[in-house]
Amino acid sequence: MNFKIWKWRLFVLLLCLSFCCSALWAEENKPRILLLGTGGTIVGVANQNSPTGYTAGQLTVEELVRSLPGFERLGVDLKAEQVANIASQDMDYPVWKALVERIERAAAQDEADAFVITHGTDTLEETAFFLELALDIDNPVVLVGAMRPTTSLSADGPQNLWEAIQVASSVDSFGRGVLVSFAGEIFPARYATKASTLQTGAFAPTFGGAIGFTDAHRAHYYVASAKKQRRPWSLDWSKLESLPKVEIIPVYAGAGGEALLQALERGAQGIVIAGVGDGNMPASMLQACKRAQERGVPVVRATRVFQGYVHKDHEFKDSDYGTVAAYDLSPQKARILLQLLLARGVRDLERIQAALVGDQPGALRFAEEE
Ligand code: DAS
Repeated sequence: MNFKIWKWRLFVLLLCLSFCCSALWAEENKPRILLLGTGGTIVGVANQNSPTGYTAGQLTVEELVRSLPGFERLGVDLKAEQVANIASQDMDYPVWKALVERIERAAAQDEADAFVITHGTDTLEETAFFLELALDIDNPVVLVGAMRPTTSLSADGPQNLWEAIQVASSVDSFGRGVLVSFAGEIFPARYATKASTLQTGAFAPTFGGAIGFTDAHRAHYYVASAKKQRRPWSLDWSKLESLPKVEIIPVYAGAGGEALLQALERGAQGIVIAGVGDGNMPASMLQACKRAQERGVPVVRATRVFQGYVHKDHEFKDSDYGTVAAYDLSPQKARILLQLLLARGVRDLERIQAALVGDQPGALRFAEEE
């Protein structure tokens, strides 16, 4: 009889020990998240402009985290830092530079397993794509914002931040490039775009659909980890105080070539046409394209149309006017890629076209040649 009692006592002791060890292991192995704040509505506060008026970039990201009820249930080891605190219509390269240098340093020193960036929604897609091109790491980098300020009746920021942390701490998020987590959906940086000025589900992809979603517990993906959308053009950011000037020229019924010519006069080193349809422009702009070609200023044809490709030499004969096609990149993202190419001294139209086409071997070969 004694033997049986001792056997059970030993079993219960071993069970408690294993439970303590696993709790210790979990504590020691919590995903380490570096949260970088840049401002936006997610830390916005109501103002007196109107009943729904607010000012973006008012709270710190630490204050935002402290406002998350039951935050410790996320099971992560979180460190928060303020990189900037701006409305993202004021976003520009100096903040991008600070973000990429901080993330590269943290990844090199193994400070964090993943990164979450809180950001205004207006240019969130541009920062996401810049980091997609600039970073050469597999750690998850997840951008998140909000459509309602912290003081609204039902702020969406806390839930969006909670979900973004889940996405970042998910092992399935590794190797997917930069991601945008918004209103329960997960989008790749290449296609995430702000599609509504009002809805809390403000983001939509310009191609395909969301690649995943978050529920109360974790991130789920519909698709296996896609190969890196773009070979990164890692640069020595310490030597790059600004990006080359690339201007976006809108096309609309009755548009002329003046805006493009003025951009050239202002010293634009690259031009992106936000064309109509398949990246089309009126005959009145063609001479201005010729002028750009004579000056060696690359012109990329993108489209104002929300979804779809701009094909090379499809309705418009690129080779006649020294232009290249943006393919699946929106005007604002084609601009960022062109800026990075020009920053690396790439001005050859064939290489620019290969890079815009995306993950074709040509792009990789060109990137490796440099
Ligand atoms: N002005 C917007 C911005 O900061 C507010 C927001 O939606 O975050 O991008």
